[in-house]
Amino acid sequence: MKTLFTLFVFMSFNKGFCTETHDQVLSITPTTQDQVDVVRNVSTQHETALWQPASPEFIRAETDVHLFVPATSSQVVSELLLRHNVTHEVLLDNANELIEMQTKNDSTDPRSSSTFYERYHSLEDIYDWINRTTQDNPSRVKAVLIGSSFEKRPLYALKLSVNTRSNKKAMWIDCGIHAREWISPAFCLWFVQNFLSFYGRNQDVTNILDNMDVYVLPVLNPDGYHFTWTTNRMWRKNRSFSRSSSCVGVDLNRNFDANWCTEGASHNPCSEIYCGAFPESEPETEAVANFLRSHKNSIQLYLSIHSYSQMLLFPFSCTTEQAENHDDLLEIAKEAAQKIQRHYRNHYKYGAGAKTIYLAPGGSDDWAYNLGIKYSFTFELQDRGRYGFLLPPSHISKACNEALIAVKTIAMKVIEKTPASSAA
Ligand code: 0X9
Ligand code: ZN
Repeated sequence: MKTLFTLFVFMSFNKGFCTETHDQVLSITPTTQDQVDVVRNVSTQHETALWQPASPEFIRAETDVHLFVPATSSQVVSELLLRHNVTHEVLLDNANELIEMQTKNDSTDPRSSSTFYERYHSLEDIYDWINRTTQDNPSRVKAVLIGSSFEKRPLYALKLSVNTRSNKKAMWIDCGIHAREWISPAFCLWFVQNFLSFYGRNQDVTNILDNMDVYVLPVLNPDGYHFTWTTNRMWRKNRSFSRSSSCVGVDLNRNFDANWCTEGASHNPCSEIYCGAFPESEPETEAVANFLRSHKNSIQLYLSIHSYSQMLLFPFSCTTEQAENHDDLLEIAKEAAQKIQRHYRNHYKYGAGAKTIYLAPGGSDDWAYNLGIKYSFTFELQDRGRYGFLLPPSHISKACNEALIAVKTIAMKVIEKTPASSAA
């Protein structure tokens, strides 16, 4: 099926030259404060999408900026950068082709096909997958309706449970808080498929499921995700709006009640890191928070899956203070990163969020931690910027397998460290 994202070759005629331009991603390195201001202006005044960092406030001298520049802005952006001598290079010259590649063959193969999990899927297909997964595994998987989105789409979490021991521990994984991070929902699907097929065959999977119920929310932000498939591939936030602004969307990872909207988030509805009108103002945030509140006695491990930059982060991101069990979290993250390094030869940074990337209050991991879930992590999956959000489908299996080994390592550690549940 021909997707909405067709290759778009833009012929611009300027000063007598004919320039062929595609959508591009630039890597830009400002070296002075003046250049930082130029890059900030370029990203706010022209039609572009900032990939890294998430918002212009975080642009710093000597730190690489990844900027998506649609064909229509390419000429003016490169002229501005050249005029101010800002070092930049083309990271991706074929963004349109990569988008095309990511959306191809979405629903052609049946779910049973082995390549199903090696492709990205539209929201409709993911709902269909949820249905079929519960139907095919009635004794092990239930869909739990935890709420609905701003546009009234259902939020289904899958509960994987192989026994009904009393006082059973549980873990939670959510994917797709940020709409454009497509590898994240792909991971949730991969995870569920892997755990269902390897229970009884793989020691760690068996041990984890024998000891824990696993809740998986494949798409926390369905409205945003749908929007990235239909209208704007670079969308990050949800799709809520109010009469007070013409800008749409709240950054759901700034909307939780953890030092809400302090430094690192914005009150401006047009910002990519808009924190919303008040904590849990968004139905998606409220649904997750309500579910975690009502299951806080059983849930011992919280995981939130994002991309990109290859990091295993833990609290806090909302303050530079150290978490009370910092050393424990550091040791666990280190072990998970080492496993990835050893098995997949891929490097993941690890550490407390505020110290490892930036101050970012209102995040789900910090909120879950403050609720009492003392093992709380955010993963930033592949890659480190080569393809960014446009990671080709051929990379899904490696990206998911390395994240899976990290999840298994962490879950095993948590089972080992938390008090044994009383046997049924
Ligand atoms: O800024 C974020 O929300 C995450 N990075 S992303 O590039 N995927 O947007 C990092 C989240 C770290 N945790 C918290 N900020 N609580
Ligand atoms: Zn994210």
